Amino acid sequence: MTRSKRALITGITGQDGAYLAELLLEKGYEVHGMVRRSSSERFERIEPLLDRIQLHEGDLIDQLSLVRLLEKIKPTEVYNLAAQSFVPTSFSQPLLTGEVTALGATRMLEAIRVVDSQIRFYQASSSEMFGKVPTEPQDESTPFWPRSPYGVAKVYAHWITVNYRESYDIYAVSGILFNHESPLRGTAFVTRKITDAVARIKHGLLDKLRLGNLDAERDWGFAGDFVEAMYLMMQQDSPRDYVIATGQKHTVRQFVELAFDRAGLDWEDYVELDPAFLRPAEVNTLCGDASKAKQELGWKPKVNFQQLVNMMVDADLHRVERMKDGLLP
Ligand code: NAP
Ligand code: F7E
Repeated sequence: MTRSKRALITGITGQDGAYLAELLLEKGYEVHGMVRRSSSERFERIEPLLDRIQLHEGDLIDQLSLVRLLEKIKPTEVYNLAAQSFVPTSFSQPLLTGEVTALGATRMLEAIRVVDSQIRFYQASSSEMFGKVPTEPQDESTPFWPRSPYGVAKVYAHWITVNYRESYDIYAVSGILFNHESPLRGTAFVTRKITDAVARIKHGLLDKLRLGNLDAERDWGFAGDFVEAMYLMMQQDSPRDYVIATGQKHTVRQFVELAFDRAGLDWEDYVELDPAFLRPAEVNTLCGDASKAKQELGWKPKVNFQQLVNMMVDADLHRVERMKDGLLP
């Protein structure tokens, strides 16, 4: 029997929400997004999609808003992408992070259990759960040792997803996604902070870029590739968790070098170290093994590291140029 395709995406205004909404529209889904109330609406990332998606007010902190949304929309799939997702903020606001990123997932699972346990559920788990890694590369069997309140919250959300699958037979899956970036990435995250600064420096709007730990290593992929894995995980006969990663790691310093180079600049003329960007506990290195996803889902990344850096630098150069010409706010 063909299921009618109706998706609810929490976190639709975020980086992944925008890419996933676009993908699901291409796949013929009716796409609904949950947005939290704000004094100024900021829908830049989903601007091109606004006439094809339906937005609804709701908040992961408010249980009843989730129940009402499921009753109203009757989704077949829920993608829980909403979170307090910035690691440094999780150190300054650990309780908020727990409420949203950890308990928020439980609230959505409870809403599904109460309203319709046939609704499929995707949880945005994270490589930050691995934290202080014992082995490399990390796969689905690697133990978790989170190093931030964000990582701890994601471990809770991960295990509650497993628990609802085992307890209530809900099709609930977790994608353990390694860092993924794009021109839509928030400017506080290191990749976009770098490419935005490169563009501003190139156009004479900025003198210096201040960064923290240049030796940190990450397995960086492209967000557009990673949302395809989310979709695939929700289409299987049985629910399973998957690591999604490129399998290649690079340092922050390497990202910096390539990004400045793309704009014809020497990074050493502009980058300064600033201890304000060091973390109380750091995740020094992450590198994933996505073999299970490759075998069972047929998923593999299409964009490599150099292409990702180029894509992000080019997009920011173009955007800052338009901003300078008064074509963008
Ligand atoms: P993002 O750009 O920071 O987006 C987060 C989204 O969550 C935004 O739409 C935000 O809404 C929403 N949100 C925050 N608090 C909320 C609340 N209380 N109720 C409802 N919505 C709320 O994150 P992303 O990079 O797209 O990541 C998507 C998910 O994947 C997150 O759960 C993240 O933790 C996880 N993840 C990301 C990566 C990565 O490398 N990008 C890797 C692994 C896992 P506003 O627009 O109103 O702020
Ligand atoms: O930091 C170092 C920093 O903030 C990456 C989130 O999407 O991915 C992301 O978490 C590395 C860290 O991402 C600066 O110390 C140096 O080692 O870009 P980030 P993250 O912490 O890896 C995971 C998978 C998620 O799930 C999260 O939601 O870069 N770094 N200097 C810096 N980082 C920042 N932000 N700013 C700096 O100036």
